[in-house]
Amino acid sequence: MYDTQAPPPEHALLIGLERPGYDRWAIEDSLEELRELAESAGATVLDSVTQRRDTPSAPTFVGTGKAAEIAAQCAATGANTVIFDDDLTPAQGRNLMDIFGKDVKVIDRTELILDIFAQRARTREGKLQVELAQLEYMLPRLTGLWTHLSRQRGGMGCRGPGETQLEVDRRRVQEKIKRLQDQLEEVRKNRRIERSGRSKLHWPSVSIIGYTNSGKSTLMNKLTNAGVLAEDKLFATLDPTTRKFRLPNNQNILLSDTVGFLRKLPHHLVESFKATLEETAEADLLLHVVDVSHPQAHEQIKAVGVVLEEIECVGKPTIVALNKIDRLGDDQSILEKFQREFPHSVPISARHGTNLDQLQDEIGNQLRARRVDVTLSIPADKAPTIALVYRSGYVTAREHDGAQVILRAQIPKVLAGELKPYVVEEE
Ligand SMILES: Nc1nc2c(ncn2[C@@H]2O[C@H](COP(=O)(O)OP(=O)(O)OP(=O)(O)O)[C@@H](O)[C@H]2O)c(=O)[nH]1
Ligand SMILES: [Mg+2]
Repeated sequence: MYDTQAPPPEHALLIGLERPGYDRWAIEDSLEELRELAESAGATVLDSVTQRRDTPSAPTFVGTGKAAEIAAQCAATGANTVIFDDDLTPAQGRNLMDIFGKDVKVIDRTELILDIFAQRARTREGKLQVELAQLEYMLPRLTGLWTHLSRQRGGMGCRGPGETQLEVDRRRVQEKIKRLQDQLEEVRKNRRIERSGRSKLHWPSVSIIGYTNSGKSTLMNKLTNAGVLAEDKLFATLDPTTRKFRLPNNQNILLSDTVGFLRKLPHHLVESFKATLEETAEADLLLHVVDVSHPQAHEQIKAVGVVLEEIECVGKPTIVALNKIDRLGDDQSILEKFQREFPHSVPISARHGTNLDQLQDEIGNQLRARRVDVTLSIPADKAPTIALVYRSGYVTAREHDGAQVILRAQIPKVLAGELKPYVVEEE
């Protein structure tokens, strides 16, 4: 059925600044990423417009002449949305709305990303986090909106009622923010309980991280058949998925796939997704998936580093998976360069399953120090303890000696410590 309430389809113009020496991303690549983001959000991109200047213009981001040109281009092409590759200040947003008119929506990079996240969030925690980030982003702009309205209505004399309404609205939003924070705290408490249940097993946790669209979910699915949505879309994954997984060397691990990173990831979003990202921060090992076929692969690696710093997660043991090697063709020089740069990296194709054995071996190597071979002698009536050894480790032999059960097993070092009274031999 045709829904007359549906908003009109978004036909967008993209606007970027070319700032010499500001950023190593070429403007074309930056706008290409913005185009992918816009299309991931469901918009049709008509054209992109760039302006070369050292700093954004304080009132209108681009120069006023350029802004007028963009307005004319909207009218000529039927564009109803203008998307800026950087964040706009509340004042810039307001002024640009004045110039473009009420039929044209002005969106900045943060709003676009928040919109995609809002579309993708599935779990309660995900939805709460996105809503919180959206409200926090809106709060200072709410002020702007009201000042704007009172100015339109004649300025000084009208400020009174506008301010009052503004205060009411601000308070409402702040209360909503507080409520969301409380609800999130509740969800997180439950999650911490879940996690501490898992950690009793002492299985090392490995987090798959990387730039968005690098192939994290594809790798997760290839390894564990997790059935995670993998798509040629930015931010296909939002909510974390964790699976138990046994490496070929019989080491059990918990493997997690989570939200991708992005350059200029909005600060509010990182803040409100901290809990999701905590999963990453608490991992024993990071598996950093890099799309080596991407022209900006190096810059993407750097952007991942920036987010890792923001979530206080630097210096963790990391394996770099150089993904999508099937797209490199015959020229191996790119790959060799990456391999020189990252000594413990493993070239793979997650899509074709190439070299995944080697990747799993490398994961096993990195985690080896966490395991020991032991012989345990446990009273047969201590069934829960025996079960724990089976669940947490890998039992290679079992014998009975009177009322004792003798187990030979590879178990986590921490568990060997806890089972000290039963350990009769340790290698
Ligand atoms: N050619 C090729 N494509 C791949 C490979 N791995 C993943 N892809 C494709 O890359 C796209 C993104 O893959 P995903 O697994 O969804 O990427 P992701 O890192 O989980 O992305 P987000 O969840 O959006 O952050 C999909 O179209 C995959 O099919 C690979 O090894 N080779
Ligand atoms: Mg994914």
